[in-house]
This record gives sequence, structure tokens and C-alpha cells, in this order.
Amino acid sequence: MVVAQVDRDVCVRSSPTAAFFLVSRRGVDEATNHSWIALEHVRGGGLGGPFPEPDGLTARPHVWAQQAVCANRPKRPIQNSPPPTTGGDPSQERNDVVEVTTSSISSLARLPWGSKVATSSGENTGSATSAPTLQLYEFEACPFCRRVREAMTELDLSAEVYPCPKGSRRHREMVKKIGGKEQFPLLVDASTGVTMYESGDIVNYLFRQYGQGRSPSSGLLESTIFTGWVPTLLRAGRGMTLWNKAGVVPAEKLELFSYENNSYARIVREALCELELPYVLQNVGEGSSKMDALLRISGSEQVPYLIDLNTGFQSGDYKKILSYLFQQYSIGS
Ligand SMILES: N[C@@H](CCC(=O)N[C@@H](CS)C(=O)NCC(=O)O)C(=O)O
Repeated sequence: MVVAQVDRDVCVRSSPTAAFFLVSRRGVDEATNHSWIALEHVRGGGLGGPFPEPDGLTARPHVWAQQAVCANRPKRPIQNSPPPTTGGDPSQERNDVVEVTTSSISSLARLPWGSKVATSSGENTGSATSAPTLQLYEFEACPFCRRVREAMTELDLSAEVYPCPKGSRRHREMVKKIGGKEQFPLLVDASTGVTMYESGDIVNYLFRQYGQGRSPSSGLLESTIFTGWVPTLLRAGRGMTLWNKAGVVPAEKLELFSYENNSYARIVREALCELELPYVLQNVGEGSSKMDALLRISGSEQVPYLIDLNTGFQSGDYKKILSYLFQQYSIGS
């Protein structure tokens, strides 16, 4: 095997004494001509500590878990290829079975969180036509961001999402200006003036403010330690890094009907993240007050459903949505 690229990546879990990172490696297997990606879960030195140096594919004393994903792509000269997005080029044709299977297992790992509305409509649920007052700076692969999005589904909250992938050209700068540091998730609630880091604090705040007396669903806060990183690993780094041809900024935010733990919606959110496209996230979990609006707009209760007012594009087919997004929002198209 040839190791072509090592990316230092997302911190999936951290405490004052230890931190766990995802390290991705990619390359081409000379024998089979397959390109491959390996993701490793590596232990490091704690918040603010040095990042652990990957030890190479054969010597990995700290490896917790590893997943290899092989795609049957033709070999390319690696030194001439553009900087890779973690998980490979997201605009390339994908193996649907792998996509749907890994996303479905991710959803299973995160059951029961982020699938249904756990409370009756709160003050801020808003209709699908009113602008949400919540702004969430996040990235799809981040397990801490995931639990905030899960809480939003359970509270039937809509939000403006500003994806902040690694290599971000715009939104990470905004986060530094707003909160002073690059840490995700960051919530801004325009209706109360609250700006907040720390996913646990954000979830508690959202339930306090919009949960009408309910508490976060059982195990939601603790679950990040156990299964929060499963979708990140299974999805092989999707929704983590800016695509190298991203950069087109839409005049109007896109609008996505979704709920956090829907397998197909996850794949669309990953793409929006890799393209750094801001969007209005209309969470429509089971029991959502926005289900009627979705039905009116799309003729179905299925998610994902993407609307792009900039071009008039609307679709509920995740494959069509992906090919539309990577074509429409690629530099040079
Ligand atoms: N304790 C924080 C941890 C947040 C955290 O470690 N987030 C990681 C992403 S998963 C981060 O901001 N990493 C910095 C970066 O991506 O640049 C929380 O629960 O929100």
C-alpha cells in the first residue's frame, strides 16, 4: 500500500486530560489499483495538548478503531491531485449501497435521538415560512454538533445552519468574530441575545428556553461519549472538510427539510457542509408542527427535501440533490 496523504482531523472527544482524534490516511493499493481511505481513532494529550503524531499504517499503538473504505476508482498520479476532502472527492459517483448502508447504521447507532418531536411546539418552533431565530455554527461530522441538532429535532426547532468544515473560507472566520475561538458547535439565539459554546450547555439551554418544562431525552447528553462518534467513523469523514471546488456563495440561503437521524437527510447535510453552503434547517421529525408545510410544498412527508430559491431547484431525491449541489456550487461551473 502507498500512503499518499495523512490528514489531522476532528477531535471527536475531549476532556482536560485526554482527547481523541480522527486521523485519516488515503492512498492507492498498487496490487488492486483501488484507492482507499483509513480512519483511525487516536488518543492524544488533552485539550490544548499536542496533537498525536500518526505512526504509520503498520505501527499504531494508540489506535482505538479503524475503518477502511475502498472505492473502485482508477489510480491517479497522487502528487498532481488537488488537496483531498476527508472521505474522498464528494462530487464523484458514489456507491449507493455503501452510502445508504453506512448512513443507516449510523442512524441505528443514534436511535432514539433526533427522530421525533419530544415536546409540543415551543415558542420558537416557527412555521416553515417564518425565519428561525437560532443560528448554529457546526459541521456535520462533529459528534458534539450532532447532539445539538438532535435536540433541535426533538424540540421541533428550525435554525439557520452555517457549516464550518475544516478548510472553511467564510464561516469559521464568523465564529472567531462572534465567539472568539474556533470551537463547534456555537449557538446564537437572536431572540434572547444568547451566544453559547459547549454542546451540553446548548442542549440544556434549548430545552430550558423552548422545551416547555421538558428535559433532554434520556441519555442524550451522555450518549455522545458512547455512540456520538459512530456516524463520524462510519461515514468515513464525510461532512468534515471543505470540498476543493467549493466557493460559490448563494444569494439566498438554501432550505432543507430534514430530521437529524434520517439516513438520506444526513447525506445531503454532509454535502451542504462540504460546500460550506448556509441553509435554513427545517427539522421535521415525527410529530413536527411543520409536517403540514412540508406536505404542502413537496406533496409528501418524506425527507430530505431541498429548496433552492436561487435557481428554483426543488427535490426530495438525495441523489439528484447531491449531483445538483456539486454541479451548481462548484467553482468554475
Ligand atoms: N466540550 C465541547 C467540545 C467541542 C469540540 O471539541 N468540538 C470540536 C469538533 S468535534 C472542535 O471544535 N474542534 C475544533 C475544530 O474543528 O477546529 C462541546 O461539548 O461542545
